[in-house]
Amino acid sequence: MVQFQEVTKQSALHPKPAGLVLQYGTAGFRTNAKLLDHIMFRMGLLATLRSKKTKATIGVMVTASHNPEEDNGVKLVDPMGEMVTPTWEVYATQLANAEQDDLLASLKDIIEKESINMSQEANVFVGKDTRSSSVSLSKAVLDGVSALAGHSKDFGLVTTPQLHYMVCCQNTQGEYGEATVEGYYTKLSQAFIQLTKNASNCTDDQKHLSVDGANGIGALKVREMESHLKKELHISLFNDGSTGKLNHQCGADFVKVQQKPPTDMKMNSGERCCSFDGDADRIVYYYTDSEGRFHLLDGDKVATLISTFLKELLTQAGLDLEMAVVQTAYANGSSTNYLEDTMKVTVRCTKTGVKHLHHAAQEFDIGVYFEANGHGTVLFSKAAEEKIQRLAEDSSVANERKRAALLLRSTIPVINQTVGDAISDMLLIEAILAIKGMTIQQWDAIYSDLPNRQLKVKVADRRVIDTADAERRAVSPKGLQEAIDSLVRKYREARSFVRPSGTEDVVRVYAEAETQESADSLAHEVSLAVYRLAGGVGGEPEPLH
Ligand code: 16G
Ligand code: MG
Repeated sequence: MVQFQEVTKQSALHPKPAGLVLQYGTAGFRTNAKLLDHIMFRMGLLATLRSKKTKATIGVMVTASHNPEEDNGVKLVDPMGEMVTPTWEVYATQLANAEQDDLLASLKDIIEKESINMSQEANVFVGKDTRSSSVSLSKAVLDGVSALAGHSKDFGLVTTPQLHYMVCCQNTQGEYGEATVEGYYTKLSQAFIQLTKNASNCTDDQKHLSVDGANGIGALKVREMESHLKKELHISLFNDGSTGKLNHQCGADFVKVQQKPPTDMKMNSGERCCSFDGDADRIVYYYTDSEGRFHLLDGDKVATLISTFLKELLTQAGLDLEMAVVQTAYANGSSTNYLEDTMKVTVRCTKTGVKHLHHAAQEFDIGVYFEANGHGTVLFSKAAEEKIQRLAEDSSVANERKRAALLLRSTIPVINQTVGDAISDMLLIEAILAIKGMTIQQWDAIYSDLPNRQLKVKVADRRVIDTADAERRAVSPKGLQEAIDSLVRKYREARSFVRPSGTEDVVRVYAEAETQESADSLAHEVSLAVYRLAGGVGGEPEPLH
């Protein structure tokens, strides 16, 4: 077939280094940018097949999120803006690892298994982050699409959630919004302005927010959006990419893991600050107090703020909708206790990775999902949106009930429901704080985080660690979980788990305990157990103090 001749011809321009094996991980392929050209071409091919199969537009995002600038990556976006379905992750790995001469066979195998009608039209949306390697890598994706005669639209520089949004808009024929960057700004900013009309007496000081753009795409996009916000939010932007290096000593991942502020950010004590990550799908907040102490408000605090706000409104509106908060094992124990015991909200725990949380959140009328690292959003079922809409329009409803229904209705369009979105989350958080007349200190005081520590351990093969119970227990290697259990028993209010990373060649260790000292020493002791029982390489982990 002519199409396959074109694939053969084009793939020769994007050759695979022989023997290289890469895995479609937690959030797509991610590694040094120099190793990715063939992967990009092939993901262009795969996205075209996926589009033919689903008869819908598919997205391809070129980014390595919070990874160092030298890395890059790619992830596929399914028709409703969600992560590509797991069976196709397997195809992605298969296609990526086929040696040059086997590429056509691998492609035909997928076509056959999925009974794809090759005469079906295909449409692929492509976006990229600000990494210099993203320019040629996104061209390789476009080559892959055209090799199979698919149509593509190159959105150029966009945040990951913007691309997810475009795909959803396109496939809902505009019902979700207009599939342009401008359409995204208009929808979110108008919704934000509408929602913040409910905040009385908000001073200019309260409308101020310092944003760390991680020297990445989020910074560019916040700049573009600013004028749409009509001074309802005053943003001071730092790490805007003009001088600093992407994700270097800045960004949401740095701030969360290091538990300290980014460099090159001017922070006045008590003022609200937030950090995006390199592709702007994560956000964390923080401030320093009058004694210069740093306070982090991570994804768990964000989930608590949003779910409290929604729950209060649901109660006031008298709406019987089931709301749940979805977390991962990384959620701070205090947040889970607060949500379950004080707020009486259903809490679910899933494996790490947005697709798992998103999926679990879809099971509820309203699913608030956040990873502690700041990735998250809120999903409203169609039925929930309709109920809220009906109540807001019901002329027999008055006063408090009416106000709550209208507020709920105005909240929905601020949220990018396709995936976690730093810009959308920022607007939602800012609106909630303004409406509740709440300071960041008051928000922080809802509950106190248990001190915690995250460490990494290098092992020969991290796949020897197998986990169960949403990654909270290690089922292999033998003896590891028993070792963790006995270490945890030495400390008060302690908890620890280990899991193989889905994005880096390391084993991650998490520990929390009553004091920082205990959390640090528990994390260290568990690291040693991993090193000894799971084939550690390099020197033994050193104690933190
Ligand atoms: C990716 C995931 C994020 C997860 C992280 C875990 C998406 C879009 N992103 O960044 O949700 O928390 O990986 O990384 O799914 P790790 O497996 O290296 O700990
Ligand atoms: Mg990211």
